[in-house]
Amino acid sequence: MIKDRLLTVLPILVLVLLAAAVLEAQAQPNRSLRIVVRTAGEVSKYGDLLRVHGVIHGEIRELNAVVMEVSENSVKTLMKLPFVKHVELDEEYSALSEVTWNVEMINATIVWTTYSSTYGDAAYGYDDSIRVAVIDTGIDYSHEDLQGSVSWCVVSLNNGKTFYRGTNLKNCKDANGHGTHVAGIIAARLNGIGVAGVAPKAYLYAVRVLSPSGSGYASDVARGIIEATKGPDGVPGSLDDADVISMSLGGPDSILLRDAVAYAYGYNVTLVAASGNEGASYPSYPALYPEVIAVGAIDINYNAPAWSNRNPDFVAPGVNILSTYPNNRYAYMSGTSMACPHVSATVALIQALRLASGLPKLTPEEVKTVLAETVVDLGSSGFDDVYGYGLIDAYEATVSSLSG
Ligand SMILES: [Ca+2]
Ligand SMILES: [Ca+2]
Ligand SMILES: [Ca+2]
Repeated sequence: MIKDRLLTVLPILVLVLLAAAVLEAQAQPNRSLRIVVRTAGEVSKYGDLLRVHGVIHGEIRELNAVVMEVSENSVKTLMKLPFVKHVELDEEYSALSEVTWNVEMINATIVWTTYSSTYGDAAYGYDDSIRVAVIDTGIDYSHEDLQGSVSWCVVSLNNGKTFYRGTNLKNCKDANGHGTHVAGIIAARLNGIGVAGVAPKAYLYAVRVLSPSGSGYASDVARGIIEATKGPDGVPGSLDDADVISMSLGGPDSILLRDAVAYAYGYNVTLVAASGNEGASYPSYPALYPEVIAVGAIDINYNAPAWSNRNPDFVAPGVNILSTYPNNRYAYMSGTSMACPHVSATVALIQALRLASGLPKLTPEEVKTVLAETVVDLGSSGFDDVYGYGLIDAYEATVSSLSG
């Protein structure tokens, strides 16, 4: 849903600014502190002299450093000792992994590590004929973490008055940010910077049908679905067709939209959509169409927020998700819009691995069955109205998809 909560937009480097703080600034009476004492000479000579002031936890001889637990009051005394050069807090650091919690939560990383030795890049969602169409506000294809991920562009805005299909990706630039965030959740590159998508080597089609303000007409969404189904050669049922259509958007029922969905489904395109953020009892459209997989959101603690529409088919992470944002930025966003692409990318992993192992792609119906049979059941046992079948498990789903 386009009304997703944009929490913060920040360069990811800001997160690294967690350095050692000045000791005095932290001072509070009678606390026990974990500190690092640096000595002027070999640290082993001073062990006994230091032990008088607190507990020694360890040392790094090469750096003449001792890690100590001391009372607040001892710090100043320690600092005055003639052989003590420097004292600082032993601050806590957290891992700043390129792979964020949401990608771990659906076990995507286990897919990569399990299958890459046998199937190479297919374990990361790559196959020359596998494409995920992101029907949204466009994609910042020039983003440092989306380099080479977008291979084709469709634009349909204002009831098709603005229309384009082709490889000039500039036409699919994202003036909103939503589409770029969704794209990153699917396919941000595993390149040592920024974040990583669930299928970090997958190829995307950017299908821009929502305006810079994040809204669009049913007719434009319908046209986008049809163009994605046909692919660059303009012919449905050929190798360049989109294999997955990812729709982080929603609205009222529309016969036109439903017919477009049925058209894509008829060519074995798997359709995935956000369940919606209205706190409603049922997903919005297109998620509610039977041909479409409806995805609701959960947070890091496996709880479904009240705004995530009930009765989805599945849930996936959708609260405080860090992903790509235009102009080489990264942003935290929340919404079923963020949950949906986790499933779209999982389908890309399944299909790429099917092809790599010599099996035909699964039909959309088979995809849904495999996903449903391999979920992590949450809430009440079996299908329930909060979590649907449950939390998507990319690893179990690929294992099951490859077993026959
Ligand atoms: Ca990356
Ligand atoms: Ca085609
Ligand atoms: Ca359940």
